[in-house]
Amino acid sequence: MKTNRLSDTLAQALNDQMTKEAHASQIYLSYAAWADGEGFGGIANFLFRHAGEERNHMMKILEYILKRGAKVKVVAIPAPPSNPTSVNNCFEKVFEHEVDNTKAVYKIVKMSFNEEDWITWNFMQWFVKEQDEEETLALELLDKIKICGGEKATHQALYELDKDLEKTPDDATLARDVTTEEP
Ligand code: OFO
Repeated sequence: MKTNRLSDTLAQALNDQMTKEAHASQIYLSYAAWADGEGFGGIANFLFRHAGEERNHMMKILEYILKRGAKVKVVAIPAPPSNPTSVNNCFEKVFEHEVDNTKAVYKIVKMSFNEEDWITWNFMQWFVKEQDEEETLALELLDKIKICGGEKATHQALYELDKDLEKTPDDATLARDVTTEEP
């Protein structure tokens, strides 16, 4: 009796996305190590925490594939890109990466829609919302570095930014989630 509830194409796409999330975790990990090496402990801490979040996303997809009765394929994770050249460059790379990941998530949403696999479509909505948060968070990082002067940011401004990011939560608050009780 066939118990696999995922089509071959969706199972492959989800496996690919699982690897992509693992890759994202490696990217954040490598940028965090870079930031720490440059003396930015607060930025490093923020990025290290985010590396952990991306690994959780990987696990979420892995568990879903198994739950739907399909096969999980754990494959090699591509190496992260080269180290950032500055804090400004680091935040730009983070933003570009998140936009790229949003596109990959949309592809799976579209595939599940076309296949009328509403359970997968529903599962993927969590990732759509997550990408909304992560793009917002990445844009906030870009705003902060822009205010500091971008590539021309002074040591003093970078020092303040580093202190600020030490305390910044990993999740951005989205306007639509704000209530009068919890502004
Ligand atoms: Fe950066 O987010 Fe995972 O999906």
